[in-house]
Amino acid sequence: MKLTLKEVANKLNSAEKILVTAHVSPDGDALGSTLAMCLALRQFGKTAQIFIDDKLPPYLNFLPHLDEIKRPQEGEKFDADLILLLDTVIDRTGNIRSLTDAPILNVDHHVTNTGTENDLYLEPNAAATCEIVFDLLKEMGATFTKEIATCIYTGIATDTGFFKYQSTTPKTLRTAAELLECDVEPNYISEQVERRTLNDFIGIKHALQTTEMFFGGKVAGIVVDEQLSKIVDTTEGIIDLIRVIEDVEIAFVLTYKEENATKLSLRSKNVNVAEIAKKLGGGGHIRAAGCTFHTNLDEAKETLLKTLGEYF
Ligand SMILES: [Mn+2]
Repeated sequence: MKLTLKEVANKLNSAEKILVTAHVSPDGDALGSTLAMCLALRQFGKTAQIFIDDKLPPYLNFLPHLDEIKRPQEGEKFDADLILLLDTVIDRTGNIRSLTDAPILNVDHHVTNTGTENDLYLEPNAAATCEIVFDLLKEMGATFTKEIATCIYTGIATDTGFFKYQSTTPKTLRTAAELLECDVEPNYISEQVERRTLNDFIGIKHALQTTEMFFGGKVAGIVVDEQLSKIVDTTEGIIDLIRVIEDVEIAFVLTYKEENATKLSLRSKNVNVAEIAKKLGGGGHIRAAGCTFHTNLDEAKETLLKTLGEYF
């Protein structure tokens, strides 16, 4: 059922033990939104615990209270009366569902989220789930501490490429401005997010050398194979380095995850890549989307190029 923001606030107010979660391969918006909500719920005397079923990327380890995030263990249960699911659908959370049978309250900004099987607040015009979290916490009357504001700002800044993408609206910038009034330090956050270890930098250098052009230069792609994926902690941001190539309409990065799991990231200048990702079993936004292929890298690349061939 689709909810209003006020109804979301009411559901949270009447819950006592809340499990907060977001998608695997967590990014700034996933971690920023879960941390901000968890900290705010505790202000209201709630028991709130974040579970994310994945490793956390080192470039976000400056976020406050990150060390309190748990990863579900085999057979583990968590006593909750509500799951607050942020920035994704339940299918993209790994084994979170096995922790509890509690009902799901879903807050998201992904246009591809059609989840009607649970309570959903969806605002596809929001640049980030953190932008919605900001409104929700205002609705709930939470106190915007520097920690909460830092988490929210990080989610908005990372999901908009630091206010560069088309998803950036006047409201996005007004929200960011209000967060700066809560003592957020934008220079500190951008330095932390963009910081790379020398290892990652060298990995990115090697990955860039795999750049291939397709469809007469309209598509640029990078492949991060098993060997390369083992050297680097993150290839976050690498896709933006090839997206800027003149005449490139779509940029992609294929990353080795496991023997039969290959992650695809897509970025575009105009083409609706959410639609392409959806065809491939994933989802996302019009200009930033992705999916996971349950095949090896070569097969994933073949399937992707075949699908892209329908557009070029
Ligand atoms: Mn997001």
